[in-house]
Amino acid sequence: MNKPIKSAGTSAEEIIEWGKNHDMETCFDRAEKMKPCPIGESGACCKVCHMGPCRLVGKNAEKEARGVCGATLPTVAARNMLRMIAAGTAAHSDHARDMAFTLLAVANEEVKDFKITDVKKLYKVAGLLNIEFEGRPVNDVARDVAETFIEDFVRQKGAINYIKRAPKKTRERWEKWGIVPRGIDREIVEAMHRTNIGVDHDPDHLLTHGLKVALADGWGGSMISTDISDILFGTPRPIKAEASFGIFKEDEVNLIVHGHEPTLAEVIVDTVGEPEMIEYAKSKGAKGINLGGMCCTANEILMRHGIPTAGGFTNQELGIMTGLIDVMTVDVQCIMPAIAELSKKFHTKVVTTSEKAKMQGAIHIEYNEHRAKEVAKEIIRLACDNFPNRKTEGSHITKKFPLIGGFSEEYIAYMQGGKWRASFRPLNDAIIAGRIRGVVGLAGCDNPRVASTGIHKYIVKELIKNDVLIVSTGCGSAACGAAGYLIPEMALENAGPGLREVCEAIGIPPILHLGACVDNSRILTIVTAMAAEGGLSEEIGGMPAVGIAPEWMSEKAIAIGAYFAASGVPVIFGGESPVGSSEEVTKIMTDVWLERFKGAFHFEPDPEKMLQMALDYIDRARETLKLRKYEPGKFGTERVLMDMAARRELEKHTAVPHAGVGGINEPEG
Ligand code: XCC
Repeated sequence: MNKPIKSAGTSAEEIIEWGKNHDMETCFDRAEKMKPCPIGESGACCKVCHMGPCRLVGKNAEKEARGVCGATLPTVAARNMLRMIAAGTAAHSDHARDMAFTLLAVANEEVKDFKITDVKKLYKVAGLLNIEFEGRPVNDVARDVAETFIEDFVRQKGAINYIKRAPKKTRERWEKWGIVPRGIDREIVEAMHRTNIGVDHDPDHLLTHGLKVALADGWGGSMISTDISDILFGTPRPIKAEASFGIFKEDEVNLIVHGHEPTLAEVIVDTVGEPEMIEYAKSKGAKGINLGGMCCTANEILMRHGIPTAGGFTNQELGIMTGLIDVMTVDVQCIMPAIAELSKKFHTKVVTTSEKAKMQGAIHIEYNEHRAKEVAKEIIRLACDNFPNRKTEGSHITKKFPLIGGFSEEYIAYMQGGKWRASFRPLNDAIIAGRIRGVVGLAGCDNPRVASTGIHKYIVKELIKNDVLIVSTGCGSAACGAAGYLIPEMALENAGPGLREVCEAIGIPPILHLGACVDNSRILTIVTAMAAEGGLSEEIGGMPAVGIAPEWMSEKAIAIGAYFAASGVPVIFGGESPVGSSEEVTKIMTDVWLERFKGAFHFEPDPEKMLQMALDYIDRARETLKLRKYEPGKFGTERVLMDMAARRELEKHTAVPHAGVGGINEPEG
């Protein structure tokens, strides 16, 4: 087999190379063999009915091509885009629904393995939802919060609750263009209806609904999920962890949790260190049990417990190829079906746990919140039982990197002013003074179609060199972590002079790991807080802020890109555009959305152009806001103030210079 190396991670490359010599097939090989169909890739294929599939191609296809029903290319491309947004929103939001039902079960004392960990966050959320909380039993407040969130899914009229969290001016734009989502499920259902054969044919009208659906994700499903996870498991604060394949241990049971939902993973975290489990592992010849994560389940438990991550999406097969994973347990989303087949070449057992997601060749141990601990123990025991079967096959790669994760909106405010004066003032001042040129949200997947994780690394290095602060989520964070970029030293060595000064003053890395894909909602609340702080834009639109997903592949990423665009953030995605076949659709998603919402959705395969486009957007926003022109090393007089008490608090609990590592006062909920 001719196996090209397609990952930019050194350890990943070594494992791919090992696989090449052992006749293993991975997503990198399949991506090489399976070239994308250029018609489908650019959004010109319509298969919503069985008169087709119709291919809208040819000379002047934009104007002249027609499907059997007469659909034009812009209609087809817009429909395809809307369906992607709806699918991505459904994924995040169904995850959120499960979280809401878990919270309800906790409030009703129906489950014993979960509790409300962060009461302050519960009260903050209750306040946002206009739910009375003072003097009431915690469970009563939690029940009202859960039920209010559940209503957000099924509401038929009105608006989802968290819309009111957005800046007033941003909301006014949404109202003007009719994109305030009513209920999460309703908007998704309507998207599927509108894209049926013979319903909505106007590209702009279809795409406008796309933004409405996307807002139901960003300010609905994703935000609900983030907040409930914080309530149940704690609002993240900086914590040390490690990344890459070297997190696996040769002499311990290696159990990997992969997927997205934090619930079962949290119970596994709680259970794995129990003496009964350790004894069981020892009885099988292991020194202990080593828990690690992958993709966004990893991000969830890394952010709250410092559990190490083996990396992002393209690392899942490579992890199995180390030969060191005893059990890989998966729930939903971004699980490659290939892992079940691949695991047969090793001793690794793949365990599916969600009632929604099964895989041939995997063991199914179904999780539900009523028997969480029991399921966790069963999985841990299975991993221990499998330890003695570990063979010598495998690449046995051992490189790993330290990282700091755990930056929530609450913590970022706390670190800029302490418990009593938490704010975003220092960050806004640093932007106004030109120390920080702007902010980039780095999100999205890693993708075997490109030098996987390599574009993330290129973009972040260049951005921080240009004094751009980065907030990262999902596999973008994993890519940075596995490259050793999520440490404060990254700022010292690579950041421009202004950003370096800020990072040193506050004690943070230049890339702040905010969590999982659903935690892109934290970026929305951070930019909202920046708008409320004053001195920059009064709305999200117009901020010197850009979203980048250089290696996206999932429909969820498309939903994220669309809700950022609707919220006022210009977004740049890598790779070829999935609507690139239609000029009209491309124009609507860029120029028209920029005019209406101050956000835009671009696709740009060239990483250098992606970078330049991001810097141009940031500089134009600075100019419009009449901020001083960005010049490296030349700042205004505004100072970056750090509350000294907060700083001392941080340093007291710091294992890595200037980085807070837990143990601090709970950030103000
Ligand atoms: Fe999946 Fe969240 Fe993409 Fe990673 S980043 S490949 S969606 S795991 Ni969200």
